[in-house]
Amino acid sequence: MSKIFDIIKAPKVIKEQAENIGEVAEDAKSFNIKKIIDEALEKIGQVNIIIAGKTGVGKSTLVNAVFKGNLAETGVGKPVTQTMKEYSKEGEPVHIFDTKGFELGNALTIREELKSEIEKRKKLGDMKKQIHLAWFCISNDGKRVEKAEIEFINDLAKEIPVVVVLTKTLDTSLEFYNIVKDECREATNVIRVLAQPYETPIGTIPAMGLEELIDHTYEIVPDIAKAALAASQKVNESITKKAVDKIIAVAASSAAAIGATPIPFSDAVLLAPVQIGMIASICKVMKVDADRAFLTTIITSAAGVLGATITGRTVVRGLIKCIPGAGTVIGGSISAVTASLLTTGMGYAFYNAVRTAQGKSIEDITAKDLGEAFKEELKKVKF
Ligand SMILES: Nc1nc2c(ncn2[C@@H]2O[C@H](COP(=O)(O)OP(=O)(O)O)[C@@H](O)[C@H]2O)c(=O)[nH]1
Ligand SMILES: [Mg+2]
Repeated sequence: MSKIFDIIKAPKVIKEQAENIGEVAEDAKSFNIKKIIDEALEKIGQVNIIIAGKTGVGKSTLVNAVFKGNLAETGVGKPVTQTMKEYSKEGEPVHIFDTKGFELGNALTIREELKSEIEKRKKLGDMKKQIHLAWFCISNDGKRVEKAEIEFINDLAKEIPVVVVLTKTLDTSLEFYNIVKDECREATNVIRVLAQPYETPIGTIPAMGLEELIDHTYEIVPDIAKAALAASQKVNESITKKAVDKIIAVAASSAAAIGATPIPFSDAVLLAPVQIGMIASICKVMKVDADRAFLTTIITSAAGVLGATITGRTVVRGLIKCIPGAGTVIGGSISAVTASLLTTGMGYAFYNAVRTAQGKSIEDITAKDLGEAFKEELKKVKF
């Protein structure tokens, strides 16, 4: 609660946001749901990660274990430099830059090429195109690290954050980990993982460390890449929640700005693009594959509106009416606090609805079911 009031009290934020309100008003009037969704997805951004390390240490296995879409197997890499290929998949906001096996003799070439690629992208000024960090993989089974690798890591860390990933961790000994930690001083962390369970004659060693790797990576990537990381990974629930919190906070502050601006048709309808955009972003981060038809069905069935007649006004009125006690604000102008509270309530109601639907482990969540669950959650919002 206090967070919301902090946002509302910040006049600078409100002023900045108010400058966009003309645009928001235009969107609200035309209620172009496709445009709202496209913009929300655009805001999810992209995360660009370099994977380096010797052949066979488990780079591809790691990428496939962490990210959706079997990037490292099915993707045909697009050559970026002599030693680096870019893997990506339509609809997944992660791009993996896989470097050629880091064998003796080519470390220097890889290093030079990487550096100039990183520089080139920095000059573009577009955060979305930059390389955000590197995972350098060393086998924790082989327990050998070469001088060339250590130099590479400490050198690359001057350009971008480098996480050392000790792959194929089959035992709990810390000896090798401590050596690597000691040598790779510039790395942000050294993390031990086993990407896939390992079968031994006496039993299976379970996978480990992937959640920690993603937790740490989430902390060190720039803000612009956080939602994309949350949306593209499949091993860490808690960063999904963090990313959802952030989406809701941003939407609540936009809503507060709308509420605080005395414009002629200041009414619930102005909140529509903000709230629908928020819902589209939450879908993406929570891996609900929501295209326009899907989203329209969720929202209209929750709001009790017929698909054919949807407008910003009908949809938002329908949704707000579900929140007990909130009906009275419809029609009049909404204060900053009310707008913010409504938006926050709606955001978490939607998050809970998706959680509930996913918890039922329905293979394909239908839009109508999700809409019904959303409606139920809206009824629980304290307003
Ligand atoms: N069980 C298990 N096998 C692994 C793991 N990581 C790598 N491997 C195996 O090690 C071999 C090389 O892995 P790969 O991902 O192709 O290495 P890359 O050359 O660095 O991309 C493959 O046979 C993998 O199945 C792991 O975490 N668990
Ligand atoms: Mg590979």
